Amino acid sequence: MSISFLRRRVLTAALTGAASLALTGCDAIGDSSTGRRVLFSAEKLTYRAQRLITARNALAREFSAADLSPVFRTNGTTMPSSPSYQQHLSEGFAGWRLIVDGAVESPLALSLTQLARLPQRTQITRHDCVEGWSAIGQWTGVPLKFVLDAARPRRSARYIVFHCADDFDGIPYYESVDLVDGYHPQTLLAHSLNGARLPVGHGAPIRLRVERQLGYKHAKYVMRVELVDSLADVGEGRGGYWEDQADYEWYAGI
Ligand SMILES: Nc1nc2c(c(=O)[nH]1)N[C@H]1C(S)=C(S)[C@@H](COP(=O)(O)O)O[C@H]1N2
Ligand SMILES: [Mo]
Repeated sequence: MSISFLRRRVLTAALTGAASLALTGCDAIGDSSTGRRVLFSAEKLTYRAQRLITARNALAREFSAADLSPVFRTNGTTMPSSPSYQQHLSEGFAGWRLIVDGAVESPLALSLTQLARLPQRTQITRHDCVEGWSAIGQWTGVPLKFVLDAARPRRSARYIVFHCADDFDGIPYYESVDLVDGYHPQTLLAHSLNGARLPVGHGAPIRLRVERQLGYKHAKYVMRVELVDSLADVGEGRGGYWEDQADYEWYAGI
């Protein structure tokens, strides 16, 4: 059972508990001191449920230029081998388009120029890989929120899937986040690292930054952003390459 699933269960229980306790409070025992105690604890439950929600929206720590790692190492794929990626690379990604589709009202095909016209954000954050290394880098890109706003997710959409250009023995790399992380202000489709265009090793032309989670969630070489109602039909159903292949947690919060 995943941590996020447990969290959702706790949250639902807290909210349901608060609602039914509050109802009892008004109905039957309105004025008694017991009633007030019950109401008070119901409030506490709601407050704690609220804290659980806001914790997911908190910002990851940001650093200053003095903290930048002299070398930001690469990991996983450093050069996708597919002919179509090689073609785009040789053309400087001039004909490349980011596909945004699935459960959206307005599917999009965005060039790098169009992405650059959307609002941009720069942030200096620490990347933590499960393999035991960290690096601090400065990322610039468009907050995913603006791309989502343009595509207009359907009400049924619950997850955002990032399809990548690379594969491991024919199995494509992919990752996914929920809408909380999708709309988080530090979640970027990044095109630059330390003030320069993303090197191929770091995911050119764009890679995801999802700063509240571990390194493997930060999909490089993102070709397509797909909104889905459920992760069941994506890959083997666990929401990401490493989640499917090696049982990594889908919610890799840090
Ligand atoms: N498409 C793709 N994205 C990926 C990977 C990968 O192999 N392919 N590796 C992940 C892992 S485990 C880490 S730690 C980071 C490494 O990013 P970097 O190469 O920019 O340091 O990318 C993540 N995103
Ligand atoms: Mo990693």
